[in-house]
Amino acid sequence: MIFNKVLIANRGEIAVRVIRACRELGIQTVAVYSEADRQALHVRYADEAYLLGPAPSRESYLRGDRIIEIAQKSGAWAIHPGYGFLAERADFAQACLEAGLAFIGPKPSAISAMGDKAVARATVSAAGVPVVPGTEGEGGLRDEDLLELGPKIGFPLLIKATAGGGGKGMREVHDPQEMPALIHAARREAEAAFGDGNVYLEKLVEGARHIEFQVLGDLHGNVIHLGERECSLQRRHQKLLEESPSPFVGDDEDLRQRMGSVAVRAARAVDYANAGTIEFLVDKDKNFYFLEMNTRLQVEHPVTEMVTGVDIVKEQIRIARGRQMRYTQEDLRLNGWAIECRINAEDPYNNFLPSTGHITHCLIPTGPGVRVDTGVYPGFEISPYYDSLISKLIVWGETRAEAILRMRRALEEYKIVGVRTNIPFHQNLMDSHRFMGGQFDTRFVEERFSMDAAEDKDPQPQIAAIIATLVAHRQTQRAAHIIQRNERDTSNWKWISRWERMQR
Ligand code: MV4
Repeated sequence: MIFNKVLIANRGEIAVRVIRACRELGIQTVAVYSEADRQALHVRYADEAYLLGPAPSRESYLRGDRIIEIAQKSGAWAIHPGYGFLAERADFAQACLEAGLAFIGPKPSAISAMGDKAVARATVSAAGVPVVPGTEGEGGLRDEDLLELGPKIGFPLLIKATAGGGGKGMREVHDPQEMPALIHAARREAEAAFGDGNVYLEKLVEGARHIEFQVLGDLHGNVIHLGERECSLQRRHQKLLEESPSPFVGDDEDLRQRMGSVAVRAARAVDYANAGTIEFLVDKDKNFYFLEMNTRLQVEHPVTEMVTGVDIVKEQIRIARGRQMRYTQEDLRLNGWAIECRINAEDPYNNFLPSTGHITHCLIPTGPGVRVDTGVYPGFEISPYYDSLISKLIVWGETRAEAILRMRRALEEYKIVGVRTNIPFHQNLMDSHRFMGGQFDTRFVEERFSMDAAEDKDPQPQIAAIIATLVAHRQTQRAAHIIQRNERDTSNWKWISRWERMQR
């Protein structure tokens, strides 16, 4: 088999990311693009590029048949699906294999088992993985079954779509009386979104955090985890910021080790190979429950790369080639701290309304510990056809405090002219006491965070501690040359002087 050409069935920053990994491995790259993406960066970076069709995804990036045809014609050995689009379509992965192409991802059977949330729950639970108490078995529950099981599980509970993901077809039930209407609403929403109205029940875990583990498996039965990512900062099921390690797990190595081995166990339950992510809900008392598995490379994979030193995309390709992974669990250490801000073309001052238009200017932050994965450049047009992710700004620091200070600095350097972006949102977030103290759950952005006023200012001990760390860090960095400070730079000092006053 010739391994020297890969087709990337995606666009934007992730297509660029995969092309970069191929380049480093000496692999030729084939891009595909829609009519809206003629000028896109991934098209420019690839060795060859082929037009798929009109802008709408259904007519371009979701045309699995055309993509397979192009892969065969161009002599590609494999297809990398990136995330979104065809990445978690078992039928597409199967069609690749039948066309004699490698699919850089897991087996179709693992994609389908994890794609149905009720099947996933039953499968990992049978393997000894903790799941939230709820309905058992592989679904197919009728309304009568659900109404009978509800009170046994107890309220409040959640109705979830088996085909779910992204919170669609999900309903909270606080009062048994509401069950029939909410089952109906959840089924209707799931039917509309996924063409599958099946639902199941779980006890509602309140005030939980969303912590996920990166896993990697090869075709020789080795499965390892690469530590966790904290993903609780999201809005309407869209993640906005991710970090690794999780400040909630922190230096609790025992918790990390237990969650990590459960993640590996969940992956093994479906004979998993390639890169995947096990999502957990973690409650205040550090009880953790399997939520779902994402059978793809994720948007936030770079924070894991920064703290482990593993190039996950290169590892994916190596695994698809049938090689052993380069790492064993014992080889891996989490070094320092990484934070990723998703930079979206949306207006944080106007309910995060998507913003479109030509990018006229771009100044991208660089320097120590800064990585920017982007799919745009000056002259590129942000169209309404795809998601609003412009780029990912990732920083690394020796400590969480250094990472936060670095993120502040990088956000201030970042200039994008032509569309509105959520950079001001991230700047406000960096100033939030709760963010600094690592005291947030999945409701934080929607319920407690506002763009105009910083939230409560109680000097809680953990917050004081992190500000103290920020101060200590800043003091060690006080170099001989004081350069002129701009506004944002001054704001670091503002926090520090506030803390210093608090100490008097
Ligand atoms: C939950 C939960 C609380 N309890 N399940 C949201 C999307 C879907 N993937 C699962 N989700 C949740 N499931 C139980 N039993 C809370 C959420 C949830 C959530 C989970 C992860 C990240 C953000 C979230 C935001 C709201 C609700």
